[in-house]
Amino acid sequence: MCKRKVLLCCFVMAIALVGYIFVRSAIAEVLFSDDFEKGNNWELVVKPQEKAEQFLVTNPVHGGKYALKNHLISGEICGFKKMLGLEVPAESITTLSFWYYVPSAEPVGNIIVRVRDMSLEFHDFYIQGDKINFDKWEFVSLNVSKDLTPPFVVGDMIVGIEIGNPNSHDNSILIIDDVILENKK
Ligand SMILES: [Ca+2]
Repeated sequence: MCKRKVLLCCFVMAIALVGYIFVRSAIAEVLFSDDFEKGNNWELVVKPQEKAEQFLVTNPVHGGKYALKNHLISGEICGFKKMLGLEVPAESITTLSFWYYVPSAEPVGNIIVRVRDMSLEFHDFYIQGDKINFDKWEFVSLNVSKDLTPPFVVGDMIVGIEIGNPNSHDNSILIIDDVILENKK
């Protein structure tokens, strides 16, 4: 009898866990994602007088076979840019997350995350250079209505995102992978 109760309890817990995972995945609405496994269609942000290159790499990657790398050959500003074809409502639950990697041999200065609204104004978040851990993948998750400056107003539209390394130096390198913009309900 006791054994049957234990089995029943385990069964109920398993059903509850499967149900939770199913509901959780069903209510998280992915608005945009890119793991760079199908190529790169991001733009390179760089001043005209500066030199930089952007390309897929196979090492290091966070997931799959590819990640996207920016190499600032000379200058101070370099970034990844993605204009979203679909205007995305910035609900209070809209989250932008991604993984980044900075090699210690060629560190960036700060990292800036910029989200552009319908007025083409930027909403920014800085990762200070002294907070960056080198030679390892780091995760960033930002609620666009709470973590950006100025914060997105609920109901505004997200038309583009940028991830860059301002105030950097020659030979700076920044690699990103698994970028996701989603509504977490
Ligand atoms: Ca990848």
